[in-house]
Amino acid sequence: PQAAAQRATPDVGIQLFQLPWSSIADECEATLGPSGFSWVQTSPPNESIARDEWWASYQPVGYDLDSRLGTRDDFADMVMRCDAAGVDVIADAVINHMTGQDAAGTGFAGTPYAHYEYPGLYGADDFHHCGLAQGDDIVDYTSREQVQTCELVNLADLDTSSPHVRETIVTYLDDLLSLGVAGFRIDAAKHMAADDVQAIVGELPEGTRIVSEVIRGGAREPVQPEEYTGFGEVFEFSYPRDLGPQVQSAAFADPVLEGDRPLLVPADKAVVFVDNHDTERGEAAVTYKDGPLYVIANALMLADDYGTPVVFSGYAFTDRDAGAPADAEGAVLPASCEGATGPADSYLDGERTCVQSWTAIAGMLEFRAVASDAARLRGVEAGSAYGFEREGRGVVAVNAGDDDIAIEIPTSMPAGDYCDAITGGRDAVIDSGCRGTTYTVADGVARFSLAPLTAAAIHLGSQR
Ligand code: LM2
Ligand code: CA
Repeated sequence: PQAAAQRATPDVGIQLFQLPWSSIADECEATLGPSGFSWVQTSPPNESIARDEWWASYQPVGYDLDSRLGTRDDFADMVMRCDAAGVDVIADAVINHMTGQDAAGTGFAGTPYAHYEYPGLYGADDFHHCGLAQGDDIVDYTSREQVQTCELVNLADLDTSSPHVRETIVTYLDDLLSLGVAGFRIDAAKHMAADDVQAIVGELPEGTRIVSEVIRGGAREPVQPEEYTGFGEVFEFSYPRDLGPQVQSAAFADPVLEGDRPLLVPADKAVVFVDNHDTERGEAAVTYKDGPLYVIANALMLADDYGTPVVFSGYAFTDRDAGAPADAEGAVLPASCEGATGPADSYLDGERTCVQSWTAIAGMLEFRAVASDAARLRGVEAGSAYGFEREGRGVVAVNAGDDDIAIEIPTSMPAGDYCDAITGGRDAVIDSGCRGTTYTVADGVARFSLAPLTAAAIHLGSQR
């Protein structure tokens, strides 16, 4: 009989990159809510330059909610529908800078602008001009001043110490909050003094969720993520930099399990990820392109005990600049993930990866709901295989190598047959047995025979 498994509502996010608001609303109802994602991170919702590349979203022209991803009404409707489905919306807030194009132009919604001139919002005095010999761009990341008051790739750098700039940004963020968003990803937070970010978010209502993007540089870099933990969470880039290469090389090493992990921000301040829209085009060791290895990396992250995980879901690309498929006006096309159950062997450019719909991801969210309150115990290695127990409540195991491997993981889970959450998903147990693979716990050991590039996960709620 199935153990009466206590469930919690774990904090798990999903980044739906460059997905229109109407499609995110559909996803909230069809998949995100039912699977137990607690929040969705959107792409920036404000007006930006009119270009087809995805990164047009990171060049704001103004703060009207009118973008390639939908209108203000679309955005408001999405927030309501997601909220009704139990999913918070975290909006990507691009507040360090405005556009980077040298030529004047017209934004996606028709607003005219020039570099350093945004009618009704900002004029020349509202920007930093650091005036290096080479120009206004950051050249030296070991200089705090350059990182925070010079320009990131020519993007007009807002003087976030100025009262007018701060008020203008707060008005924008308050507007999004009035539509019901739960909080913000603070884009390029590293490029704003922590005091500036704190002053801005300090004006927002209590309880507003703030997740700062502060890409951890080397020890030589003066600006560190720890400076931004006093007023919210931060994305911890050390996590994917540790996990990704382990999965890629099929050589696993336990993290230090006691307390907060060294060199990382405290667990309650950390948002962790396998990849995001920048790293999948850059440093990430494992992305959707790695199919089964990507499932393995996500499974290990979702089984782990450090930080709040955010799963990434975007679209296939060969050209790093290519935007999501759009209509003739540049509006990104709605996309559905119906029928997506796992990574495809190959993708056409622009095809959505639909990671939120994968059976394994849904299964791991259920694993986390059942097991995340339990201690994460020391891992077991068997060649290219690795696994660990969440004490008494769940066991995960992966094989990132090219050979079949049998791995045995000691566990205090009750003896019996368990249905695999990776192949069986959220409702892994069915009347006739298991939707996916069956594994057995006996004599205090969970045994898994794993084919190359596969994962397995059992938990108290998946006992047959
Ligand atoms: C971020 N976080 O700190 C975003 O996550 C990242 O995606 C953004 O870069 C960046 N910071 C600025 O918000 C992207 C993209 C860049 C792109 C910028 C601005 O990775 O390639 O830069 O957005 O759209 C592009 C061109 C670049 C050009 C710049 C300004 O690639 O060559 O610089 O526009 O015109 C002259
Ligand atoms: Ca700045």
